[in-house]
Amino acid sequence: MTQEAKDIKLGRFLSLVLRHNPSAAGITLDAHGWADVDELLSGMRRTGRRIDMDTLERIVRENNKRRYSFNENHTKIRANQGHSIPVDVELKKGKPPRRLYHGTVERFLPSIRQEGIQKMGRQYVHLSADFRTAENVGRRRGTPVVIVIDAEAMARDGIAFYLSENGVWLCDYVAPEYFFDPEPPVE
Ligand code: HQG
Repeated sequence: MTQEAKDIKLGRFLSLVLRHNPSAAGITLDAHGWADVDELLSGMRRTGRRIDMDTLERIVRENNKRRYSFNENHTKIRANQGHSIPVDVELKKGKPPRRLYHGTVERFLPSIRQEGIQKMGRQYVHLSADFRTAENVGRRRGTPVVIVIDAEAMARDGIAFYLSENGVWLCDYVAPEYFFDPEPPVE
C-alpha cells in the first residue's frame, strides 16, 4: 500500500475516534472535543495500527478537507466538525452567503421535502458554500442531488449559522420553505 493510501485509512479511523467513538482507541475527549495526542497515538497503536507523531502531523496537514486541528503546542487534537457525540467545538457564528447548498440523493428527497433537512446522526445539518462541494457530499451515497437553500432568508428570520474551521456551514435545521427547486448534477 502507498503511504497516501495508508494515511487515508488512518484518517478514516481518526475521524471515527474524534467524531463518533473515542473508545474505539480506548480514549476519551474533553468537553471541547480535544483528545490528548500521546493518549491517541498509544491508543491507536494498541489497536495494531502503525502511527507516530510525524505520521499524525502529515495526516492533519495533508487532509483534503482539513478535518482536524491541533492546539498551539500540538499536545491536543480534535475534529473541526462532523461529530455525532455531544462536544462543543466552540464554533463561531457567522453571516452566511446568500445561498448555501446541501448535497443529498434522490431517494431522500420526498422525506426532505416534507420534513426539511434534519441533522440525522450528527450535531448539525451540514451545508456547503458552493454547488460542487455539495455535489461531492451527495455523491458519497449515489447520484447527487443538490438542494439550493435561501440562506439569506433564513438569516433574516433569525436562524443561527456557524462556520467550522474548515469552511463547512452548519445549522440546526432547514425548513422546506427555504428551498429553491433541487437542481440536477452539473455535467
Ligand atoms: C439526509 C462529510 C431523509 C441528508 C460530508 C444526508 C459533509 C434526510 C443524510 C458531512 C433528511 C445525513 C455531512 C430527512 C437530511 N429525511 N433524509 N428529513 N434530512 N437527510 O452524513 O450532509 O467527509 O449525517 O441529506 O462531506 O451527508 O465526513 O450528513 O444525506 O460535510 O468530513 O440524511 O460529512 O464530511 O447524512 O454529510 P450525514 P451529510 P466528512
